[in-house]
Amino acid sequence: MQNILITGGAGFIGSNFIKHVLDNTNCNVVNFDKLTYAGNLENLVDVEFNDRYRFVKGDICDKEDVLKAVKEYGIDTIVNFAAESHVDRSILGAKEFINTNVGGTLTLLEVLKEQGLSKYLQVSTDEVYGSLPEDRPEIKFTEQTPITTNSPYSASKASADLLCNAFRHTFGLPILITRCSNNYGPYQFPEKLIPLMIAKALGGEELPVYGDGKNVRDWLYVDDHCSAILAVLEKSRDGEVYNVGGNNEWYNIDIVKLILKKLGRPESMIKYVKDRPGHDRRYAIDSSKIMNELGWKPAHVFEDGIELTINWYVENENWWKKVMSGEYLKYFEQNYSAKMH
Ligand code: NAD
Ligand code: TDX
Repeated sequence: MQNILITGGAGFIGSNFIKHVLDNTNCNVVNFDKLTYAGNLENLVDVEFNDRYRFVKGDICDKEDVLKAVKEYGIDTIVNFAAESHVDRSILGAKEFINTNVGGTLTLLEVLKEQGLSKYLQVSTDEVYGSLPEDRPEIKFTEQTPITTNSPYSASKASADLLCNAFRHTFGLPILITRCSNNYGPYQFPEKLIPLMIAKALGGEELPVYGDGKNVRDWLYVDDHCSAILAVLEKSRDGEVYNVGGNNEWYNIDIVKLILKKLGRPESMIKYVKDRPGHDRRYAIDSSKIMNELGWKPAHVFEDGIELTINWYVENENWWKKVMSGEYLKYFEQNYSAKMH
């Protein structure tokens, strides 16, 4: 692994991963990103002049774009983060989710096959396993849990995983899949729970909690997801699937109350709103395979990770205020106006 094409590298996890790779390996990195509403080159100002980093604006659905970058930079490895990633947006309209998450993945797999690249890693999600019962805490998602998708987003991610399996099985290609739980940390777009609640609390606005607030998510600090992906790239056998999680389950409402407490704001700012349609009740990941086989473990406990994250948003108000304008305001109106009344 020498020259890596990182797709979706201008997004939340992709930009954190690029910095992680530059800091922890000698690899060259090409960030291949379409720069949708979620892609932001400001996430990468620290590395923009690094000799081992290049940015290419391109769409993973466009094979010519991808081939050009692969040939020009002698790419041997692709890590695919590029996706439409927000469940609520997939409920408002699924087309772009199918185009990018399924069609784009197919394009990358074709390039992998035709160019004979040495490795491909698909960044997938725990949402492909569906929802767990909240009264059975001993049950978690393992790599053997059947794929069961409940949102257009998870259906599109699962479809991509199935294509990866098919290309590996049929053509013997070197394909890996990781399935991670909810990430949090710096540079997360403020449409997702934790940064949205921090921004609302700092802005003195109501914090919209869906349904009864008792849905459960398993939270992992973003740099721990990055170290897991790097461990899989460097150490695993071809064809493996690895779950990645924080063993850190929280009710949404408890996270929201914690954020308010840390920011010194009152719980009266919480507003329970109409639930997300088809809302998955509980996610929890069993990470024992990656821990036992590859020796990976998270470096951050939640108490430290959430502190780092809140402080980052407090110190980087310009970053989130800028992205919460324009297109964002239209989305916010569309998603929340019907829920708030
Ligand atoms: P994000 O929405 O912050 O970033 C997505 C990036 O992909 C953006 O930079 C965007 O410009 C780019 N992109 C979108 N369509 C593209 C296209 N057609 N061609 C090229 N680039 C395109 O997403 P994220 O939260 O960083 O998630 C990254 C990946 O990790 C996704 O595949 C997501 O499914 C997966 N994942 C996310 C989480 C999480 O908690 N955020 C958890 C598990 C897995
Ligand atoms: O305003 C909100 N109010 C609220 O109660 C928002 C945006 C969310 N929620 C709830 C819904 C979920 O139960 O918080 C929980 C987390 O929501 P999101 O941040 O939207 O994440 P989730 O739907 O769990 O999906 C995330 O984890 C898996 C990522 O967005 C996906 O990209 C990833 O694959």
